Amino acid sequence: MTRPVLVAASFSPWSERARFALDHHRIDYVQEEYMPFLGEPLLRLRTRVFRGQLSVPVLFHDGRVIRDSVEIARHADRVGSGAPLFPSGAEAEIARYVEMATGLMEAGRAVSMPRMRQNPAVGRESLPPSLPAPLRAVLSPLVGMGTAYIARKYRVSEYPLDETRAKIRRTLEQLRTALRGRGTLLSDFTFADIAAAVALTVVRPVEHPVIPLGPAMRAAFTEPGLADEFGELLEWRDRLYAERRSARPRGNQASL
Ligand SMILES: N[C@@H](CCC(=O)N[C@@H](CS)C(=O)NCC(=O)O)C(=O)O
Repeated sequence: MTRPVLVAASFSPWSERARFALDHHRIDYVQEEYMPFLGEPLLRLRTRVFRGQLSVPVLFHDGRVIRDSVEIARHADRVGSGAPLFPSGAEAEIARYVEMATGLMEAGRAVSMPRMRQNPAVGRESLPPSLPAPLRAVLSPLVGMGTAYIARKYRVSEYPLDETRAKIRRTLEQLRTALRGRGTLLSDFTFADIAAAVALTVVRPVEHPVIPLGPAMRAAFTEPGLADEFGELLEWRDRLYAERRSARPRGNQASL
């Protein structure tokens, strides 16, 4: 097997759920950091997708181009060596939790984006840590353009904030009921747990070496009222990360 290349954004929960699955399967891949807006023309060339929406994560492997975090996790199940994340017979249940988690992340993007745009420190922090200092200085002012671009691309202004927060709360209540104090959503650890745990970033990001968010970015993602109200869900997520999320060293390089 050739070494897969994952183009991903270090701040993005969609990228993190793909990385979690690849690491679970102990797949040795190279990660290239993607910068919104600036990185899109090159990514379009590499994927040969010249129309329509293009987002990250994208996995390049053995001639395949996989443009979706859930599909990347399924690919990891096929080529990796860990226990299956999509065990047969559990597909429908996992799909239901993935849909719930994706809705949570979309709603979270809508409520966190205005906070990101208000705080200039977010821009500085969201540059890839691996970028050399001179390049950071040049690119710093362009990050705000990237944030504005994401806000337009995902129509963030069309989400009414109060309604969106209420939707987040309802989903968290469903998740709490589904977990019923257990360690995993289904009888075994599956991609449903990864999707739910990662989606809780939009309530408060986990503290873990694989999540290199700075303080401004962490504050932008955090919903203080919901973090207090759903503390036990965050504790579940923190335990899951401590027990299941490997932080193996790997090739990591900056890319536009
Ligand atoms: N279906 C995709 C959706 C990924 C997605 O929404 N990615 C956003 C996360 S903010 C992204 O790439 N944003 C940067 C951009 O669009 O330039 C998946 O699950 O991989």
